[in-house]
Amino acid sequence: TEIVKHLRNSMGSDQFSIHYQPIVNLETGMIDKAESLLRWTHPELGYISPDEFIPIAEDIGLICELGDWVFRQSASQVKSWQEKFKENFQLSINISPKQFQNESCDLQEWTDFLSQKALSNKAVSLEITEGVMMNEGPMTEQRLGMLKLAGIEISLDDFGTGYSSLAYLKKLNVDYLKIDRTFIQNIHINHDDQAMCEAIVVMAHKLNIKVIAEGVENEAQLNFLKSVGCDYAQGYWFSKPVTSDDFELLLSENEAQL
Ligand code: G
Ligand code: G
Ligand code: MN
Ligand code: NA
Repeated sequence: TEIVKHLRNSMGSDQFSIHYQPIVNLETGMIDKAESLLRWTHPELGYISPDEFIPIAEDIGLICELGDWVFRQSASQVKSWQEKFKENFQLSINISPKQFQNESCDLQEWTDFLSQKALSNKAVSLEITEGVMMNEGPMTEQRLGMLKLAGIEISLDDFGTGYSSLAYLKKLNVDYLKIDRTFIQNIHINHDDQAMCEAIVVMAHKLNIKVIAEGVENEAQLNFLKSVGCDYAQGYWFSKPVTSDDFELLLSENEAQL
């Protein structure tokens, strides 16, 4: 298709950028983290969603290159924000299951890059989906082990939407669990969603896992999440994903509130 051709030709160009969405600590109200979200704007095709081009990049063998770029860009960015704002600031990076499982994608380069930059432990968290857990095998375990050893944290993204096995949570030593926004949508009005969310928080905490609620869009949702002890929240209520410059403004304002 059109996109396939353009994607190949656009690799390495400035058509790609990363937007950042704040992740707020519900105890302190501080922006402790952000999620890196890849953006592609093509001069002819216009804006194309990662939902559309990531699967294509996976199919045509470009996902390693794209994923490497997002990682390096994010690691450089987090370094700068740690120096300028807070030393524990963390960026959360989405990693495609295909990239995770493809042995020719070299994840060792990532940990090398972190040490080159003298980045502290936990500067980066990788968001993996249940798809990665599903294909559990020596590769998955070995790679997760290697990343954890390098001080990289692991977030289980879109929790609740896939074929989650609770056993993986403990076995694969996940640090954060991100409750999918479909469970958050009606949390201020729907008792079943409330019960599920509260149970997830209790379970996660017993396993020493922190919980991030995604897709928080109003104050009622936020208040419920606070009431059940959810650790972090992310969503349009705080901010949509924004450019690096705009994100710095958010960090400055957030700091000034103290
Ligand atoms: O930001 P937005 O809602 O458009 O993202 C749509 C989807 O694309 C989300 O599922 C998100 O996880 C995914 N996505 C965004 N950026 C990246 C990226 O850098 N790598 C991968 N693998 N997925 C991404
Ligand atoms: O699959 P993943 O969780 O990585 O997807 C992140 C996507 O969710 C991003 O594309 C982002 O734009 C989108 N998103 C972030 N906050 C909200 C929100 O409050 N509401 C909705 N509908 N989407 C959101
Ligand atoms: Mn994500
Ligand atoms: Na999600």
